[in-house]
This record gives sequence, structure tokens and C-alpha cells, in this order.
Amino acid sequence: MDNCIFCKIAAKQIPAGVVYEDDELLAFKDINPAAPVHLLIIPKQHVATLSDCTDAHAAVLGKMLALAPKLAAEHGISVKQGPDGQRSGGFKTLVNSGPDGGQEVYHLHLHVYGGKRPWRGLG
Ligand code: IU
Repeated sequence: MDNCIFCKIAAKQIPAGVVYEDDELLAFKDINPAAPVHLLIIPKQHVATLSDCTDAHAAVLGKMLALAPKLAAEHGISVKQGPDGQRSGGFKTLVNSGPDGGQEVYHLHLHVYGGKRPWRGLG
């Protein structure tokens, strides 16, 4: 879509720290990270916001969410479980939707945050 910065990143018209790419998805490092690891997963095909998604988007939404733990593993922020069953590590996934949801860029994106806390602006 014209004038969509994430479409331009997906089309390689604007450089980004790409960490994953396939036919449908791109993942890159957030330009203004709020956590030691802060990645964005986007569909290459433009959809402005989660509110615009329908059942037709279920597959790509599923792919986006399924990619998060793979990227988390690659970036050392997986949930780990010790022999005593105690869990450590982990990450947060977030989709901001619309003005009241805190969305600033109107191309659907899934945030993946992780690493040593505290994280800026995130509970
Ligand atoms: P939001 O969910 O729309 O509020 O988040 C948009 C994110 O996109 C935000 O964390 C920005 O730092 C990030 N971002 C980016 O990584 N690269 C860009 O060129 C632009 C925004 I514009």
C-alpha cells in the first residue's frame, strides 16, 4: 500500500533489521526497542489493523503467532523449565489495535518483547 512504512520495509524499499522472512511474513527489529529484544512480525500483504481482519486472515494470523516462539528461541528469550519444574525466561506478545489500543503504525504487527527487565512502558 502506498505510503505504508511497513509495506515499504516488506518491499525492501526501506532498510530494517530483518530477522525472518518467508512468502507471507517478515520479522524485523523494532527501530525504538522497548525491551532488550523487541521484534515486530508483520504480514507482507497490507492489512491496517486487527479490526480489519476476518476469518480469511485466520491462517496468516496463526502463522504470525506461531512464529513468535521460534524467534524467541533464536533470540534467547524462550520459556525455560528447570528439572524442578521452575520456569524462567519468556517473552510478551502484543498487538495494539486502533487509537485506544495504542496503535501508531497502521499495518498489522505483532510485537515480541523479551530480555532482562525492566522494559520501557510495559508491565
Ligand atoms: P504500535 O503497536 O503501532 O504502537 O507500534 C509501532 C512500532 O513500530 C513502534 O514500536 C515503533 O518503534 C516501530 N517502528 C519501527 O520499528 N520502524 C519504523 O520505521 C517505525 C516504527 I515509523
